[in-house]
Amino acid sequence: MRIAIASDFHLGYDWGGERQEDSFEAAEEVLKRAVEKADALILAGDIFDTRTPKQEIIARAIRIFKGLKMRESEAKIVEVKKRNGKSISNPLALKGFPVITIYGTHERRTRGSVNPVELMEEAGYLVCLHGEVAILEKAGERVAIHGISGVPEIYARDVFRELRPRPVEGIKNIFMFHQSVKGFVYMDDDSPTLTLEDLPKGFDLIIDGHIHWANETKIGNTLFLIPGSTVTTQVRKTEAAIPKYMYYYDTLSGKLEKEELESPRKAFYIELDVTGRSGKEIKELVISSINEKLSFVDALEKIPLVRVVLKGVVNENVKAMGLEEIVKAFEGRAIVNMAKKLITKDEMEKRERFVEAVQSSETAESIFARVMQRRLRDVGLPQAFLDVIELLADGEIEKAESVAREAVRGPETREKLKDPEKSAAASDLLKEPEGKNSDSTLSRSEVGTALSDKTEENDGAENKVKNNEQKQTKMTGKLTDFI
Ligand SMILES: [Mn+2]
Repeated sequence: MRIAIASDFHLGYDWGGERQEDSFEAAEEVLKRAVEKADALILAGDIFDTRTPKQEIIARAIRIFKGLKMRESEAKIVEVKKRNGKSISNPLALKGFPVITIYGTHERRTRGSVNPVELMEEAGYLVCLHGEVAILEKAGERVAIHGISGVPEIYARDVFRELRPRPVEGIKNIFMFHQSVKGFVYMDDDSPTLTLEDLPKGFDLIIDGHIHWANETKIGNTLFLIPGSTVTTQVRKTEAAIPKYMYYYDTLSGKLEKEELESPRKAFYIELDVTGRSGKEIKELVISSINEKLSFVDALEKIPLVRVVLKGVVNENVKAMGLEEIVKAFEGRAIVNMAKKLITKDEMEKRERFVEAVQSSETAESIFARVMQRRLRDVGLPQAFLDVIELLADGEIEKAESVAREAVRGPETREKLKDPEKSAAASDLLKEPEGKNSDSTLSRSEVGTALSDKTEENDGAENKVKNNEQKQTKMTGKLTDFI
């Protein structure tokens, strides 16, 4: 049996923007190639870009997947083992060209809500697995496809232990999931709980969605495949350097084959150190660097994505200069995205002093003590506070307690705590530093979803529901919500 594999279509990505068609075109290319060259298709999550896509986007998805229902395949889904007494509600999902999927982190919704991949299963276009197994059969050969859908990273390890996928004996077994794994992290702020050792044993092929650049490796006898996304969502260094692929797995030979997709636009990542340069010099350098990349693009191709990151130490004016004119100048030839990671000499020196302090022999406690001492002086609280901290740092808990008690009883403190201004200043010490609001606890993908949700034309009630849902998702619930 030959199984086509792809991941992260992100249907609806940049809806209303310049790249609105990209996700659909790539998905169409994958589906067309799959029916021509394979017996079944596996999609490892993030089929849609958001958890509540616009109906226009769902309609487009239906139009693309509908074609597969009208195609026959020698392979059939002969069994789907669902959990909790559930079964496939629409028998149409088992007909036509087999499509077996999981949902990803972009689609996951709170318990009891229907996510867009589950909706597609209800409509009969595909089978969606979460801790479940589908059996494919072609000419007497059976292959088991296991899947665990996307869950919050903090629960991934526990969910894997709880759902524990076990290979079906005597046949080929494929397992797919949608998480970061240590060593394979998607966002810089992803902290995966999964390691390669946590992946279930005894599988012939393990497929992980979520990571947007392709990678193949082996863990013992198991092939570990990250198919990557079919659309470029963030032009990062790694993502820009690796083409967009789909894969084919031959279950009899155990061989994996990759094929570069034609429809995705090229993406370039340019990093320039502009230390000491003037604004004019920088603009010239950026323009010539972009032009150089454009020389690799054929006139018939889609206009490419170019991300330019400027780094280095510059003066105040250069740091503040606008770069919109460069973006404009390339309109129609490149979609340019500029990012400035510039600092001034002054900021550089401050940073160096900080790094020095951190790297010096000074311990964390003494840095903390020094900073506290300065703040305590400003606030006017007694030295005893500092003594308590030092004692605690030394593990002298009882002594610290007695000094603290003495200080609270002492006339000086009592006076100060009575003074509302002073006690307000004291409570300032407990406040979070400025600029850190509750939003910063959102992961970047959640921020992305929040932003894209804002553009939807919803009535107030629906928004309220959505806000609640986001709040719940943000709090990530408890383990049992995800199994
Ligand atoms: Mn994704």
